Amino acid sequence: MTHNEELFTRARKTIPGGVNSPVRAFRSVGGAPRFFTRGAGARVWDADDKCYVDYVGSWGPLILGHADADTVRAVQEAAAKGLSFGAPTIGEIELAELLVQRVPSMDMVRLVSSGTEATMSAIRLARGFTGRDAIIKFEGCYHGHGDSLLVKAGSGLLTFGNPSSAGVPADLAQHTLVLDYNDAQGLRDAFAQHGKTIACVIVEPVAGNMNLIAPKPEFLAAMRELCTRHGSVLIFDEVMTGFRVGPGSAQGLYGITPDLSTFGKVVGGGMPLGAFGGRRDIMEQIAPLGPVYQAGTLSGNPLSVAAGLVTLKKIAAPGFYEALTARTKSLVDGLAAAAKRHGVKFSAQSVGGMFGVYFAATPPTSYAEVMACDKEAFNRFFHSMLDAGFYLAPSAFEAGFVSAAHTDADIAATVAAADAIFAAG
Ligand code: HOZ
Repeated sequence: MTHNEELFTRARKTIPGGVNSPVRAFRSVGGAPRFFTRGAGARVWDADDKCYVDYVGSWGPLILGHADADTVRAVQEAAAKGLSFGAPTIGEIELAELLVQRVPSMDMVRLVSSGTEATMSAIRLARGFTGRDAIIKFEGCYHGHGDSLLVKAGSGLLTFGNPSSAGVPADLAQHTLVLDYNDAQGLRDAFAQHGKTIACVIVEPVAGNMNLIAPKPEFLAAMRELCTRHGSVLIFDEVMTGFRVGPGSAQGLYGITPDLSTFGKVVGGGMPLGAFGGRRDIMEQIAPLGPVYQAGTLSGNPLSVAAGLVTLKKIAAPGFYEALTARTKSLVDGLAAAAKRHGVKFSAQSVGGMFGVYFAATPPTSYAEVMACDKEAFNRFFHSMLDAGFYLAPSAFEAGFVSAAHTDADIAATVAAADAIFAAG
């Protein structure tokens, strides 16, 4: 038994499934998860001291790579001054100022501790602001595990949803309408039928939780226009795409101005931090200014704020995103070319520093298409890459991440390993 297997056996005795977040359990790909003991730059080491080039990066936050020296130093310095105060600090103002400066759609922002908290709070705020209950989300988009968001499509076209998790009241799920991603006409039909009742539309502007699905420009544009026309709040969930796909996040990349945005991952530089913000008239509805309640003991935690501040400053360096985007693109282009050489049905694409690989001839554009990809082929590829020392997300339905710490040599080694795997069939 490997140390990873021993640890997995031990963990399962006291932690449900042995993990603190389901996808980590390797259920989708099979085998024992790797328990990591340390990380540095683009690399992680597991309990058997095997080293991997990491393309998960803690599911997105580690845009500077593991244990970035400046980030670690900032967190250490903050820790020495106090771990938490439950009271305002100067760092929070600095981070809020930086965020509203970098994201022009945000006049005001509130810090929380996770992406789930950010989306949950943004939904409540949209409901409080509009006085409406219904929300629209898209199949395959994941917005954390808030009750209103763990909902699958209803039985009929344009009927409200059913819970996708036990424990979510059906009474609540019936306020969520689940539509197809990238289907602008479906959205128009929904607004035609239910427009007056819709508090908000929430979307991952680049979907990253059903593998990576790029948005069709007309889809995001239709969403903006319909929300404006019907007085609904447009929420861009940029927990994954925020400061990951470009300096202005996805809203900057696609030129769409949402009413509210949610952030997590990169904004916390690897520490637990989320944020939601947007139009002043909406944000002023939050307590203590307004009637929408939201709070948190560790909100704006000084260690998380310190990590976020350093990260946001470092990624503003000239050329940062050009280099990250080019490196990520060279990875996906290299993988696609290797697959083509060996006649493997495979495609790949990237947006900024995130990417998707698909065992399908062309990149999918919807949840149904992503579900039709060859999952077994992905699982075999995943394990072969893992054996070769490359850690991809342990599921065919997750996006991958490249950091500034990945070098051209890392990318070339990854492509060479994939080439050998494709060649072996
Ligand atoms: N939300 C992530 C999947 N898209 C999983 C996060 C985790 O397991 O850490």
